[in-house]
Amino acid sequence: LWKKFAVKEFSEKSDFERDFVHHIETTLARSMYNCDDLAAYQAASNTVRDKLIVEWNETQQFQTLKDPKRIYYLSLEFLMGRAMDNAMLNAGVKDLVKDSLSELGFNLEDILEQEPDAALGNGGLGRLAACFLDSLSTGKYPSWGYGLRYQYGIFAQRIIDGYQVETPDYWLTFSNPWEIPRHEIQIPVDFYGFVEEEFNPQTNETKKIWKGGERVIAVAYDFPIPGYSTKNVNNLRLWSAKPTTEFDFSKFNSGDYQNSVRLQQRAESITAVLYPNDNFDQGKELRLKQQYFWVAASLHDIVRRFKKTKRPWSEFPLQVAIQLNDTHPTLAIVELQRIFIDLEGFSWDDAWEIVVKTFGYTNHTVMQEALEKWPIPLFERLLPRHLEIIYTINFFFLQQVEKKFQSTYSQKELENLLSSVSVIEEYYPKQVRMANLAIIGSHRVNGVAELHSELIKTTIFKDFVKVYGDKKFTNVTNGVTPRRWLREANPELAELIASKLGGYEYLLNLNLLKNLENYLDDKDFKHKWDIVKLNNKFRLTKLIKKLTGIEINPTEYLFDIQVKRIHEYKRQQLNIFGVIHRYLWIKSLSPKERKSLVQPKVYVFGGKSAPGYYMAKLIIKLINAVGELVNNDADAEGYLKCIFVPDYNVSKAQIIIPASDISEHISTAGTEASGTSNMKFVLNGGLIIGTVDGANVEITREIGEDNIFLFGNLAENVEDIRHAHRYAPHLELPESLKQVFEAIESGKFGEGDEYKPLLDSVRYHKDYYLVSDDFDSYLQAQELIDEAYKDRDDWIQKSIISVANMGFFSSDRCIEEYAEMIWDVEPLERD
Ligand code: 26Q
Repeated sequence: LWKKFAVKEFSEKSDFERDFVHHIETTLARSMYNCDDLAAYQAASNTVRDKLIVEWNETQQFQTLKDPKRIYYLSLEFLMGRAMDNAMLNAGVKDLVKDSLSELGFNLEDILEQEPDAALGNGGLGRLAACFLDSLSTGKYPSWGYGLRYQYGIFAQRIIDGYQVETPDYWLTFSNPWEIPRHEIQIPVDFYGFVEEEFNPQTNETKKIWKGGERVIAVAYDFPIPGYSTKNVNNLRLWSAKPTTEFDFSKFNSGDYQNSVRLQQRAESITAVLYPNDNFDQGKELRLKQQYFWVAASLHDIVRRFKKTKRPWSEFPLQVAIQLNDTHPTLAIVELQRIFIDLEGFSWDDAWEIVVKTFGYTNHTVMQEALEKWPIPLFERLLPRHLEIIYTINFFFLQQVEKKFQSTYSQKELENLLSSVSVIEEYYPKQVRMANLAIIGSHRVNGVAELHSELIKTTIFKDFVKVYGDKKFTNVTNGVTPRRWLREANPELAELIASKLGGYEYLLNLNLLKNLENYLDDKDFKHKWDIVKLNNKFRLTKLIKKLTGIEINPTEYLFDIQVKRIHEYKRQQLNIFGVIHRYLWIKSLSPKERKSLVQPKVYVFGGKSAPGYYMAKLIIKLINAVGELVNNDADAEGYLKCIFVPDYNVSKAQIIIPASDISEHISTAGTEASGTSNMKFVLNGGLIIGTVDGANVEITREIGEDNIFLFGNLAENVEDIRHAHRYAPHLELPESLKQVFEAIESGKFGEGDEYKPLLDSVRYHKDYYLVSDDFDSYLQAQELIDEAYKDRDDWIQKSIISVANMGFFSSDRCIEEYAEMIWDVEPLERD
């Protein structure tokens, strides 16, 4: 009987309009007579969501029936951005929705602006996870994302007097149509407590039982993840913490009602807020609590799903692949081992074999300050049983290492090796090294770009290569989804490309872009290519006007853009020193000279600093101070603008990236693991100024070295240069940089003293990031850019050739490589 009433998805305008009005009048309890853009967004998104849910349900039922091997992607960050445009494009209904809304008197673009970003991530690592979900669904891989449903995403950034001010990002003010609360899925998670030993006289064995001291409930919220041009809709499950309804009667009876309520309130704090540090480990107890809460709930869910199939445990790694997005979920390794030995009664060895086959670990950094370590005393209090298991894992591992090397290594060499690979750092306080644990507990460890994957093998993890050989270590170069980062962000370019390639098939097979090289002599095509870029610059200047009040006529300027988290290693300071140098040069010229010599340029900066990162905040202040001076100086008018776009996020990136002529990816060589915005910029027809770092290396290989502006010292020389700095009393700066420092200290940008720490870090504190060493090389590269931009026809040629060769950087390719080399999974086509 019920099949007669099955929900009907909209497929025509009249269906959409009917559902839209239905949502206005029932879901929102409003009337079409007073329906603003926000209400229209809510009704429209609910209508699109309904369609998505139907397919999501069918996909999940189908996967349950077929029971294929599934991929579980564990990430503490999913930087999703907005969902609506993506959902419509993927389902192929954007035009229909646009026309329907227009008939109802609404403008789609305005309505899309109503959606808040889902900003549950910091930067590259979180956005990578989001691109992966898109590619997993598009590639029809049975897969789940697991993360936390933070009530506050990454803070919103405001700029006040040039300084960054953080304000909370409460993104759930209005009900969120893109999530489905699963109040029936409640998983208890324990913390603290103690370990008991139970003796079993029958088997003569003692068993360890963890008696937790504090219980929190994990509630599931499901986010449907559509794929492009497929009915396959996967699931992102985010956990939210809530108190148990159980009550601590001892406290209650002793009359301590206030305290027992406080304990319950504590529960919710676990998923209250995303830690806003990017590439930096602060070692806070609440962060470790977040990690265990998330890992325990996710594993419980995964194991429960496996148990329902009634398969023997030996098949677990044939059915389950778990990928660890950095070391943040490393506790999953320990938790699965605990489930197997404490709860399911496996032997240690049987359990461990399954565990190692199940996990893969992705490393995203070689920088020491980002490597996670947890003090033993804290760990022992919070997770006493897990610490015991870690000790045992470490014991067996070190034993194996000792056995392997005792005949060939001296005592001293052996000791050094053991202390370097040990999970425990024997220092004060002793600490658990999460990366070591992740390597030991996984069957594959991968870096995120070729250079980075080589670096981890030769630097931070070199001793593990001695132990395991290098087969365990692989590379999977990052990628980005062309659906969001080309079609959604740059519809005009996407359409122009489609007009030459015979439709949008290239969004599913990005290598097809190669065929654009057939049009390098097509004048009309090249002209259109140029116009698209100009239109995108107009779109950006409108945004800049709205956010800063500054007006720019884009026709005159080359757009030079650096948007990413603010970090010393990413070297926004090098960029802004370069801007100052250019300003001083312009000031030194006569009006006539300016006209003939200066290529007009807009420098656009954007990005957030971690709230406690003093140096990064100072860099933001300097950028804004330079803008203040330069943008109001009549001598520079028409030649130089310097803009800081506040609150850089995914939806702003979608406007900013398509507008660039040049983007800056100028990290100290060897520090940026991959970078992914470099890929997005080139895919949108921008060229790069960059160091030989991260994925810049492979981008150069693919597009050709004539089409990229590389500069600076190479990674292989960085250590030697640092060594030399360390023994220099103070550094001899290049003349160019001296001038810049003098200008800053003279008070041109406000109080000259204010920037002293920034200048001193170069002059007196050993210039760890090699700003002085790379400065002149950077300026030369900028000169080459000015020169190259004059030949506009050749510039467009470079741009087209670059886009034509970016196929490799699709996250679809990347996911295929993971599937084959790490997960051993196949796509599952719904019939
Ligand atoms: C660790 C401990 C405690 C609190 C926070 C953290 C933490 C949080 C975020 C550590 C690192 C991150 C983020 C790292 C990150 O975004 N890495 C970037 O990953 C990208 C995707 O692979 C690369 O392209 C970038 O090069 C890399 O910097």
